Amino acid sequence: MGRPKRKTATTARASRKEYEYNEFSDIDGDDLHKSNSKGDPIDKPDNGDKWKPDYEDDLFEDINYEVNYEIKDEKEDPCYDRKQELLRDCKCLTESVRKPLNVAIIGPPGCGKSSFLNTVFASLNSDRWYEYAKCGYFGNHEDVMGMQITRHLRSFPKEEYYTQNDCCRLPTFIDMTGFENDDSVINEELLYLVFCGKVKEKEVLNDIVAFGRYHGITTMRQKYRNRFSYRKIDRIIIVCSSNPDSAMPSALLKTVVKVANELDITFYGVMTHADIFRAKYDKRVQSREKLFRETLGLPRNRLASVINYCPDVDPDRSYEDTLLPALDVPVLRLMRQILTPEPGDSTMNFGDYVNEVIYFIKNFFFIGCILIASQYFLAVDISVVKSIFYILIMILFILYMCTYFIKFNRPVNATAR
Ligand SMILES: Nc1nc2c(ncn2[C@@H]2O[C@H](COP(=O)(O)OP(=O)(O)OP(=O)(O)O)[C@@H](O)[C@H]2O)c(=O)[nH]1
Ligand SMILES: [Mg+2]
Repeated sequence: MGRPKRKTATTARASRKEYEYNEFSDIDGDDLHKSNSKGDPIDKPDNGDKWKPDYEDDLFEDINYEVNYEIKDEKEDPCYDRKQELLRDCKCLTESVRKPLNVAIIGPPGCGKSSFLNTVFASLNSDRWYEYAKCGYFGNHEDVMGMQITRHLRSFPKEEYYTQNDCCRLPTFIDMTGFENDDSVINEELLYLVFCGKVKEKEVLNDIVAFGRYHGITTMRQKYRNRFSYRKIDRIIIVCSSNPDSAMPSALLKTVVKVANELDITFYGVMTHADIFRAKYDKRVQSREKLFRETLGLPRNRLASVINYCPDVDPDRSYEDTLLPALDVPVLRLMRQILTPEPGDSTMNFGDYVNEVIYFIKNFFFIGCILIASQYFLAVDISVVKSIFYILIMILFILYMCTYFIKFNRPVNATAR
């Protein structure tokens, strides 16, 4: 069924354009390129006016600006075929990995982390946009009307965001909200602990920080580093807004880079709000992108400029009915880079095996408790309980061995290209 025609999207776009062209009307497109610096793809090389960005190697491309918010069927979008191609590549890359990657999303409060995650989820699916990660300003734990907001990691395994039924092992994404622009040793240690997987899902990050501040960094290290590793991070996506008026979170960026390098984790950069702040027309946006890239030391194939699905870009929220492949393509190009296997990815480490065993024991413990409880409260004969218990153990063991065999004995040969 066709969606009612939207009236306000054009108005919203018009006002955005007005901002772009009025606010920066002193900037002439050509002037931007004339100040060429060697090798910097933002600037125009000395080979004349025919210069075009290299779309194959440069993720920070300028394709987003042709987004047609009025389309009613994603197949109408000229980027539809490109999206399908990228989606196939991404899925192919994940099909034969031994375990899904853990991808952490970090950035200053309000930069668009949760919106970006929802955009990634929409891109990887083929139906419509959903708000899996809750958007809004929750990050700064003291600034939300003076309330103390509890900070914890929020993870999104494939089962939570992927609606299709196929065997690709898409990553688990971890929304790391509430990290301030802070390069203190305590913040650095917290990042280290999170990236090593020493912090549990529901654990309150404020408590770890409070512990470190009270007892000192040495005791904090002793307490948390000796822990068992729950979920080691394989890739990091550092998100930052393209808004040149917002402060560059340099202290946070440098700390993330330092810890990621120490742990040998590959990191990527994402600049949001590309619908409003366009490097093509605004020198300040260009400088911001350059500063972001230089602070992280990123090559251009690890940096993407994205427009997130959010009410700002389409006030009618038509993306609740259909996807916009023009928004998905830059995100999927980045995802294809991220999902490309690295040498350490496919191996199960000791922590993973221990996790498996714990999961196994937990199941037994749960069933055992139910059976023992039924013996006391329902006065069931003990021998019946015992036999049921043994049968269930056998069934669980067989099921477990089957899943283990299917899950971890596939050949590792995935490369889409
Ligand atoms: N115009 C525009 N707005 C965006 C974009 N991405 C996010 N926003 C808006 O920015 C605001 C904050 O986005 P969130 O995704 O909640 O930011 P966050 O980083 O998760 O925030 P915290 O969890 O509080 O740290 C929301 O109002 C979004 O609608 C974008 O690409 N373009
Ligand atoms: Mg958020």
